[in-house]
Amino acid sequence: IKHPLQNTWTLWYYEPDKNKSWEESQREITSFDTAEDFWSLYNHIKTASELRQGCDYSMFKQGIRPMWEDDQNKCGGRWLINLDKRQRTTDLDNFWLEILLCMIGEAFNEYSDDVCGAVVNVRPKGDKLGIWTSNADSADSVMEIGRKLKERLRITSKTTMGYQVHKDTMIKAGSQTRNTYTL
Ligand code: M7G
Repeated sequence: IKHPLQNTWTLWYYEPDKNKSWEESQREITSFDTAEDFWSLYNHIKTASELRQGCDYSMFKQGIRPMWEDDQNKCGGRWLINLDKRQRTTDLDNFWLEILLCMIGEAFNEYSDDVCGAVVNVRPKGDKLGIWTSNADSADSVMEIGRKLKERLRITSKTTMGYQVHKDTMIKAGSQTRNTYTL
């Protein structure tokens, strides 16, 4: 038998389309709930660095849509890792895979339930990785998830991580969103 995961996860793909809204451009690809099915999926799709610029992958727990508006996200936020352009070749795919493995392996101990999912944005200005949690007011949970992520990704001091509340991001389109927590 295959190795069951604690949760069922759904992969989403976003590709910009001028004729569609942002929400309509989010496509649900597939869901899986075993380690083997995760690897078949991962090995079958393009890596993040191979996606066209402007595209995203999101992986969320089944039933949570990869958007601020979802009930599980609306009071939450994300740990955001901003990569510089050169890191697309050196770090992007490694970091994204490590984030996925942390999530499906429930690496955040007692706080794993607060994790909603993760997003990778492939962008000309620099790629971004975000891990989304459900409650921005739970400082203990947010900080522990951030610390664990930093440790597992071996993020050094040259890359900073900030936690941004979705309610702030939502109203700040175009400009910088403030960090509520930093690591
Ligand atoms: P982005 O793709 O997160 O970053 O947001 P980018 O600026 O580096 O491309 C781009 C735009 O997509 C936002 O300004 C919103 O218009 C839209 N957008 C992004 N997210 C995560 C959401 C969301 O959760 N809900 C809605 N309604 N729009 C979003």
